[in-house]
Formats: sequence, C-alpha cells, structure tokens
Amino acid sequence: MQFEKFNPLEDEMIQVMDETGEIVDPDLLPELSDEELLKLYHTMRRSRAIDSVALNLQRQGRMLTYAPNLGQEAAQVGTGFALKETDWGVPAFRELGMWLSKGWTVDKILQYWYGSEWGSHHGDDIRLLPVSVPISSQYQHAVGIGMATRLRGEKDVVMAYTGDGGTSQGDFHEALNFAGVYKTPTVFVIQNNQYAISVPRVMQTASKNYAVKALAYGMPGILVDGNDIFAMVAISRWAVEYARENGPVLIEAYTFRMGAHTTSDDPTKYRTDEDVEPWIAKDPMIRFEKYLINKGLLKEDEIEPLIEQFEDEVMAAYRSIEHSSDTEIDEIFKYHYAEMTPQLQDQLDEYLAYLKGADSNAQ
Ligand SMILES: Cc1ncc(C[n+]2csc(CCOP(=O)(O)OP(=O)(O)O)c2C)c(N)n1
Repeated sequence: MQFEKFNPLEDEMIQVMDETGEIVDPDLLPELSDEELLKLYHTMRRSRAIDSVALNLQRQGRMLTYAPNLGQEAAQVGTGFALKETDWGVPAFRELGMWLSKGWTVDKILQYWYGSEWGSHHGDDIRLLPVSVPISSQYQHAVGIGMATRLRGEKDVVMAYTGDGGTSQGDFHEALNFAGVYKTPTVFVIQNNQYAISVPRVMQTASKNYAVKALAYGMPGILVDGNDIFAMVAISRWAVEYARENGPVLIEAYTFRMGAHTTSDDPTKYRTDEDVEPWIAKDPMIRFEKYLINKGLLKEDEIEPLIEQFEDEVMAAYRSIEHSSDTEIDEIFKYHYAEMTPQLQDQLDEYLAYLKGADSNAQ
C-alpha cells in the first residue's frame, strides 16, 4: 500500500522517466516484458495516427467535429493498460488511448466520430461505456456500476475519466462523495490537460492541485506526470488493485492538450506559442521512443514507416465506414431501456405521425 499515504498537499508529482527517457525512479519502474513495452508504444502511436487522419478528414469535410488527444497518449494508454478485461472503462470523450486498450476497434471509433451511434455498439464483451458528452455525468454512472458489482459479489474495478474542467461540475463531487461513503471500487482519473476549452487551470480551481480534492472524500489522491508512460502504468496498476480490495482512488494525470479542444476550436485565441512551447519537449511519445531506442527495442529509422503503416490502417478503417448508413429515427427511442417505456413509445408514434404528415403535405 505504498501510495495510500501519498500526500497531494505537498504538491509533489510522481515521475519515473524524465523528458530525456532516463529512468529517474527505478524503484517505481513497472515490470513490463519487451512485448508489453511494444504493445504500449504501438497503442500510443496508433492513437496518434487516428488523431492525425481524423483531423485531415475533418478538414476535407469527410468527418464531423473531432476531439484530438495529441499529447495525452501516456495518460490514456497507461491507465487503460492497467485494467483487466473484466474491469470497466467509463470515459468522457477524450480517452482514445484507453478505448484502444479496452478493445474498441478503430473502424468503430471512427464510425462514432463520423456521426453514427452504431460506432458505440462495440460488443457486450467489451466493458466500456459509450462516450459521455455531459461533463462528469459519467462519474455518477461509474460509482453506480461499482456499487452494482459489489452487490453481485463481484470484484471488478471501474475506471472513470474526466477533465480538469469536469471537476467544477456538481456530478464530480456527488460521485466522489458517495464513492467514499460506500467504498466503491472506482479509480477516478482526472486528465488535467490545463484547459477546459478556453478556460485555463487558474480559472478552474483555487486548490493546490486536483489530486487534493480526494482528501475531502476520504480516499487517496495521487498526482502523476501524465506524460510519463511508466509513472502512469505504475500508479494505475497500484490504484486498480487498491480499488479492488479497499475502495476508491483519485489520480490526477498532469498533462497538456497540444491541439485544439475540438476541430471547432481555435486555441490561438486564448493561448500563445510560449504556453505550448515547454510541453513540446515533454511529449510522452518522444520520451518513450528515446527509452525504447536506448533499450534496443526500437530503431530511429523504424519510426516513420510505423507511422505510415498505422495511418494507412486508419485510412482503410475509415473507408470501411465512410457512407455507412444513418441512424434510423426509432433507434433514438429504442435503446434507453431494455424495453421502450409507454412514454417513449408515445413520443416515437407522435414523431412518426409528424413525419407522415410532413410527407403528405409535401406531395
Ligand atoms: C454539463 C456540460 N456543460 C458544458 C458542456 C460543454 N463542454 C464540452 S467540453 C467542455 C470542457 C471540458 O473540459 P475538461 O473537463 O477539462 O475536458 P477536456 O475537454 O479538457 O478534455 C465543456 C464545458 C458539456 N458538454 N456538458
């Protein structure tokens, strides 16, 4: 239970690998086979390939609004990697690396961003909730799932994500409060990427950091370098097992959103090159690549072909879903409950009658 006593009030951040790829805390270096190291790296690279292809497609008018993850790959992949197949992932909307770790396939992810809810239909065997746009509402769902697993006598863990902006929502505090009271098996991850759209961290909270918020709810809160894949894996592994046996944990992954909030946003309106510059050297991918090259698991000249290979794969996945059919109108009503309620059935009937009327008026 080495991190149970971590004191976020001291404002120290856990780091295992520095910006040059050097291991600065060997005691915390997680045990990972060569195969696992490459799996982590490939998942991070695949995530970046999806981002880059999706952004290009959006600019060509072939993709709807897209929320990029550039710079946050270690925070997402490192946390997702720590989950067992039977554990749950409960995302907000910027968790691409975790989605890939949980098995949501590239074609389905693109289908979702392409505007089809069928993209969220990733199969009952994948314990992953769909994207949640109402900020922090998913924290409540995560606590509920955790309570349900305990009522059923199961030992599954639920990992729930929000952003720094999400901590200002009432849902965030309600969820943490009841998780603390009922000791639910929840790992709360705050991806602190320094901005909630245009609102910077200083306008979001007067707390020393986000991890301290855990203390008020009676759970450990740990501040981690979110751009350090090894720190993220080490703390997430510990947190998942702590949550499984004892109760909730909060992790603040300290990172930076290198790109825009979404393709509808222009970050130059609210931040300068000087704000972004220091984070270029902290890039989680470059750091990890330096480590892998030093270890002999990757060669410098293998990186470009790998990027090309992944981007080609993403493009092929996109072609398989481009022009896929639209959601049928009754599907909007059908899936809220296992069976449609009479009220929903009335609303559907009313809408179908309206469509029929509009159609006959047009003739
Ligand atoms: C309840 C609610 N209020 C406002 C919005 C509009 N909105 C969408 S994203 C966002 C900012 C979220 O910031 P943060 O939680 O830091 O996550 P990030 O976008 O940085 O990943 C807001 C305010 C929303 N989706 N839901």
